[in-house]
Amino acid sequence: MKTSVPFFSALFVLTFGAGTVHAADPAPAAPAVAADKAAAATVVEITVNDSAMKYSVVKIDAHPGQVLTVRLRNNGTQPKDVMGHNWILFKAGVDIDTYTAAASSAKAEGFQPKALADQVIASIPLLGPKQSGEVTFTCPKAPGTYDFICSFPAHNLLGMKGVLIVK
Ligand SMILES: [Cu+2]
Repeated sequence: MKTSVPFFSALFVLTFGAGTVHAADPAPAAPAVAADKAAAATVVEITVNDSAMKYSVVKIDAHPGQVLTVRLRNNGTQPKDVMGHNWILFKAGVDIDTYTAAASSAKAEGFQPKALADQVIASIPLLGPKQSGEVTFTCPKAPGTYDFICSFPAHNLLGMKGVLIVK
């Protein structure tokens, strides 16, 4: 135990030594925490599984033009063609019902019809069991609410959807 004391003392000096000049600084660790939070805010981790027809994250807050990375992990075990999941973020004003109707017959395209790709801001391809995917994109500049869904047949209707709120 005693040998660790000098180590931590040295570490403390190394970490906070410069801060001692500013005696009025309230909390030396605060900037590091804030930086961590800022970094974490640009990555959104979402999980899905076989049973709950729901994304683990259903609401994403962002600023206009913010760059976001969305990571989707399928923790399920059922085969991709039985219980695959994707993630599709739509432009404003897109009719989701029309899109999902077209998607349901676009199995060869991972239920993301290329003919309607101009309605999509960003997407993650269909994932099988234990697979992960991610996409990095720039949020719209226009404040508003943007829908995202899983376009595997019926999943959106069962509740696998959410919103990106840009404000
Ligand atoms: Cu799904």
